[in-house]
Amino acid sequence: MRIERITLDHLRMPLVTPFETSFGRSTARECILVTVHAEGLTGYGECVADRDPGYCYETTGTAWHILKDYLAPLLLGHDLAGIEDYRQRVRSIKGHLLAKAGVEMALWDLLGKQAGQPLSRLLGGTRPRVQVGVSVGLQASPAALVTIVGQYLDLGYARIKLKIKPGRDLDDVGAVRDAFPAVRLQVDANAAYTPETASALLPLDALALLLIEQPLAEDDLWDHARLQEQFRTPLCLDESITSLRHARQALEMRSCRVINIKAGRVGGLSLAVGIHDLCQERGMPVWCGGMLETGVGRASNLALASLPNFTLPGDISASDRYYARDITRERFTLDADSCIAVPTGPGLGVTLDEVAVQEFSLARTALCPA
Ligand code: OSB
Ligand code: MG
Repeated sequence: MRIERITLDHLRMPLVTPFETSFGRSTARECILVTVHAEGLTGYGECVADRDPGYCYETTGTAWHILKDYLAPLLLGHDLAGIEDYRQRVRSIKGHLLAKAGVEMALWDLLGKQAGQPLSRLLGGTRPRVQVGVSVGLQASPAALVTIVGQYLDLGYARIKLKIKPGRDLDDVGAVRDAFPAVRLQVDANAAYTPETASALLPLDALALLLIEQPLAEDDLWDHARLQEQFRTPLCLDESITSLRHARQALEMRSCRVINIKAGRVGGLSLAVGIHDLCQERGMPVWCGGMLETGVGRASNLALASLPNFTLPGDISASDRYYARDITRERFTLDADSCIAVPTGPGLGVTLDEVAVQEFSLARTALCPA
């Protein structure tokens, strides 16, 4: 497959409601849309780096640089044999996993379109619909949080994730548990605690949570293992798992009992499948995390979550939970049983609303072979 042209769009999409986590509050989501042209076909990928380095070190700025100055030149004008060929070519670039994953997604979309197969089938997906939940940001008060959670339950979400941080944990989570005793509930700290402050989380063990996500620093598998020993509730790692090796080490060290898989964070869909397979082999459940994706990244997440070991509901909510207007013509909606259908069209199975892309684009560049 000869790569003829790559277009980058730095997008800024207004969120329907502000999203606040332990690392900050945002009213809009930024990302980079990667469009790859090859042999008359067009593939789309979403690089999920945001404006600020709050979740990880990559930003739209660093990703733009790596995409334009390193990844695109490795591909433009070359005949690519497939995804493995792509991965070999980019091995010389350290890190920058979100940037690499954005290009890989576009290549998968192209391969699917070339083969006339949906991404889900290419990845080894086995289910037509996936169970999903909603990730709820920090709110002004426990009462406000209970109200918002009630609204999402009314919409049909059967699993709720609450963002927490030091000082905003037990009161918030306890209020939601009291109001909704039977709801499937989990929490996410985005690495906001230290081994010293994590004792504040111990009372959460009595609240029948599905899991506690990423309480400690991203580079700290060891202290997560020590913390897991103090909980009946499974710990789940997100930020800490950026490679197959880290997944294996977390399994062997017992740093967690569940893994959140995000294709962006691990450097691409093929690595995400690799981690899925390892976890399946070793009996560890996984679920698909989210990065407030546009319709492009959401389609990719749905395909990934259709693999058999994604046994817990994903952070893949309906389009209207995020954006009043999206860049895909397709909008994803919640079924009566808290599921979303996996796209069935070739590749990602989405088409772009070019007018919306232009409207949200802060910058565009078209790259051609030198
Ligand atoms: O930690 O899972 C996270 C959003 C941005 C960055 C990190 C995270 C999140 C979410 C939202 O929790 C998940 C979603 O896309 O709905
Ligand atoms: Mg998380």
